[in-house]
Amino acid sequence: SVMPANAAPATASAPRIVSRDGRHALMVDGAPFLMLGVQANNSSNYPEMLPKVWPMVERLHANTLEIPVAWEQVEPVEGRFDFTYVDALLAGARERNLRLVLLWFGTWKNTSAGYVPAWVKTDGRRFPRMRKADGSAHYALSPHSRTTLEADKRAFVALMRHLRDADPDHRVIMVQVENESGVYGQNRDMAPAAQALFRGPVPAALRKRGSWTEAYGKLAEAAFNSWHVGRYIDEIAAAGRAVHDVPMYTNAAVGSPFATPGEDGGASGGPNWPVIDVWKAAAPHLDLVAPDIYNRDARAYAEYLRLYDRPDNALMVPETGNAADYARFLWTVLGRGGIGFAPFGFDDTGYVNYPLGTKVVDAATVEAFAEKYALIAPIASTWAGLTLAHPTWGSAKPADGGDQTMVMGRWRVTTQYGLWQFGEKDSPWLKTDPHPAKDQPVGGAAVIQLATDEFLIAGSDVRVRLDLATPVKGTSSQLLRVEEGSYDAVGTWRRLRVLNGDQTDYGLNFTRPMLIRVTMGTYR
Ligand code: N0T
Repeated sequence: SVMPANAAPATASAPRIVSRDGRHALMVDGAPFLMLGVQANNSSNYPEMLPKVWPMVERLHANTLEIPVAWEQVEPVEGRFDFTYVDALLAGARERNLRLVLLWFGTWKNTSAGYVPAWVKTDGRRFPRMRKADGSAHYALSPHSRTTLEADKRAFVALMRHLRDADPDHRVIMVQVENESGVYGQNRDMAPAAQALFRGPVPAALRKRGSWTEAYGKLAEAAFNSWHVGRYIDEIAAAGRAVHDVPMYTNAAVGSPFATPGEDGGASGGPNWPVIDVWKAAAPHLDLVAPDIYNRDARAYAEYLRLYDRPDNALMVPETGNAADYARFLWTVLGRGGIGFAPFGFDDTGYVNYPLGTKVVDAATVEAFAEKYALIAPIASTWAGLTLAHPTWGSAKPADGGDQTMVMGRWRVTTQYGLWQFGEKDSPWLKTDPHPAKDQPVGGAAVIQLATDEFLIAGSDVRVRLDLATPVKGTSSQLLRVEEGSYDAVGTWRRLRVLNGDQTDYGLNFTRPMLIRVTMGTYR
């Protein structure tokens, strides 16, 4: 729309997530929205820091800023609320026509109580910590405390009430309730009351029989803590949505996706991959649970996406490493129909979380993400609408640089990496003059099957090939037409040129981020 960014239409419909045939879209102002996000550093949540935050959002061509709102900052004194920071955020977002995802740092921040107000931190009688087996205090707050839950909920509801009044134009499109909840060091609260609960039966909502141990085996303690943390966060989310209903989710500190469930190393009780089912039952007021992915292995990355992309759980990656090699995973997330993606820790405050992300926020690192966002940002809504309606697939260069394939209808789509644009994989000159990107962790593609024989492909540093999935003797596949282009504001395809000759003779080569539309056919 051409409405000035700061005019708040009273009619703006609330953001929500829609699901169709196992696919999902985030709707903003009534239209599909693809979140090309960036998350600010943990302590950038003060008005004085925002001038060091906004420029990076714009350099990245992101359309959404994820940024914390801390319980300690909005309720420094019990019962007295201060939302001046939230107002500064809303004003800045409006001015730049950006959206916000607010991260509620309350009872759990990376499982710890770091962001609760001092009056909570210091009152262990009202706000009990978990107990260790020997009865001493563990660092994390207990999810079994009604008093702590009520206090966190009251502050969260005050935030949502403030948004209801201060955000009629829905700058805030989602709210993350808590951050990487659960506990490290032990799997659950060992206090006597919690012990009694653990010995009791599994709640009927989990559709299992017997005790936690009988129902979940090795995963019993993590499942138990997940249920109680999940119910706790669900109650906070439900109360918040009752005053201002926007999509809500919570994020997971995930363990290894290939390890034995319960021995994978993720935070116990958070929405880690082995307990997604427990969380779905415990927290119906959350639209989704989401993985924070700090694993640069393409195979592991794809596995996380597979685990969290479910008919009952829209895929979103609210945090991923901001090192350049993570940028290619945007293609995998888009190719899984993800509703959002955000590298963590991009701003100009000078902090870097290496080795999780980049060592230095330099121009090349920013560009690795920015060049891809710049391609997709203008068509983000169209893209999100298409992935809601059509089959998709994504690929990112694996560690061994090998081919990846997916069958889509009667076509097999193949991605290849580290090749010159001229010639095949076995071309002799590759031996003496390998492509400079051959051993670089760059490259990927996202594919949407628009119709039986028609594909929309976005990608970079990749070659894409399309062949008949099941070869028929005497029948060969051929490109009927390849168009480079983009969609305009109303979703009409605008061709820049037709690619042919050298540009298509050796597959479809994406040297820079590019969008193409391919029509396939056969001859005999
Ligand atoms: C993340 C971020 C921030 C491979 C770390 C990641 C953010 C939180 N935690 O910079 O603190 O607020 O959600 C935890 C990663 C665990 C280690 C993975 C090893």
